[in-house]
Amino acid sequence: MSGNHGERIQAGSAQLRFPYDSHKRVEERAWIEARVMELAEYTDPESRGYTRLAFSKEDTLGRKAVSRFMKDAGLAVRVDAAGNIIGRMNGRQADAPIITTGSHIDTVREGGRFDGVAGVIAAIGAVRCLRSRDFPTQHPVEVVVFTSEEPNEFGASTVGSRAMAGTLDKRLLVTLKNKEGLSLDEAIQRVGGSAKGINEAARARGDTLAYLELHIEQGPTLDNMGIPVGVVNGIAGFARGQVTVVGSTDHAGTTPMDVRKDALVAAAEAIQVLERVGRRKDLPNTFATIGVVENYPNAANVVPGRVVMVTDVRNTEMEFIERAEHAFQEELRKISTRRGVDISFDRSNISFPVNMDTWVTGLIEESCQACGVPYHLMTSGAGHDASHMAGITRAGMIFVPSRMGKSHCPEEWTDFGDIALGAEILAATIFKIDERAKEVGEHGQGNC
Ligand code: HGY
Ligand code: MN
Ligand code: MN
Repeated sequence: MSGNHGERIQAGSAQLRFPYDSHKRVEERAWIEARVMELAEYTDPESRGYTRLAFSKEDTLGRKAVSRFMKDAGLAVRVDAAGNIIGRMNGRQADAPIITTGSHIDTVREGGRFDGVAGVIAAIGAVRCLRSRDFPTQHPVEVVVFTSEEPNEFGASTVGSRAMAGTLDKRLLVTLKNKEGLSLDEAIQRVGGSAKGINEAARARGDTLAYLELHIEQGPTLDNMGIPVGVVNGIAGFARGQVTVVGSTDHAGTTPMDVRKDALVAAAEAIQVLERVGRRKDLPNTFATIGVVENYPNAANVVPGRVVMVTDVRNTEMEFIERAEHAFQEELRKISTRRGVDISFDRSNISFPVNMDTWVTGLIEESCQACGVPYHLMTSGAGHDASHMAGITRAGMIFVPSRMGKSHCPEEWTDFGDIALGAEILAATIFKIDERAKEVGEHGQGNC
């Protein structure tokens, strides 16, 4: 997979096929801002920042609001068996494969307003654009809000897009439970899905002509370069693993320091070791994080007896992810021997690195050139629903800048003008995909 070696490309000489006029662009920016800000109101009041966890009360309110936005934009709305919300605009050819675009509206805990939301609102905005400019498409266009993209309280992520790609392990729906004992199956039913019929959410290859996702970059590259659009050529993979450290629970005031088996101190060493693995020169572009630490019994006067942690290791090359995990496990064995604690490591979740489709990526680039928008070719370090959709169709992504690269935090910000511009590129690309489907052997003759 290619690295982050994009270049700035200025407006080409191609004719302007699909620009808004400046009046329309200002109007669309205001429309987008109002919807993003409305969704930001559906946040857990007990949490700092913006918290709309999948399947929560706030998520349900957000889902209702997006369904309304879709209906207002003239889309026919339904919910599939995975709880994905799908808004459809029919094409002129009823049986033509679908052009799908979307993202997610669930957030991490104490996250921001734009991750996922920007892509969903831009997708509806793109449909508004296609309709208002009276560019009927041959192919149906579907806007999808994917269920539970972020890691949820059941320990799964990208639930909706895995289901649509047909790769969601059905058994997990029953076996994965949250702390209250609710199963993922029951949670999906609460948002209008039907876990029993989860296979019905799967799309066959050929059902979908292409998938496009606009997303905030979540890193600093575009903001630093002052370029408004990123054209993504690949998405890094990640592996999550659970580390369980079992020592000995003892009294903090009586247990001599030299006989303790303190699980938290061993876990602290493991955290440092993973950071060092992530920095190894022979594992370039590796990102290694422990973002979850559960300490038991978590009491001031008790030597910790058990710690559970979650690792997140990423790279655009699967080989490096695996080498990093092996190196980490070797170090865990040393810590275990030295400290007399048991340490287990189990990989819980994997998302493979993927390349974006070169035809779709080329059309995004052409759209940027036609609209006079500078862009940068780049890889995505963050995971997306597009990774899974790439398994069943031609997938492409459009990035818009994140101020100071901040994301997964309340400070996350993207200018609404940049989202509106991205929505315009999205609309232009949908139009090009529709018009030029025959280049990839799909039906849908185009109208030009
Ligand atoms: O974790 C991720 O990369 C994404 O934000 N879901
Ligand atoms: Mn995220
Ligand atoms: Mn996201």
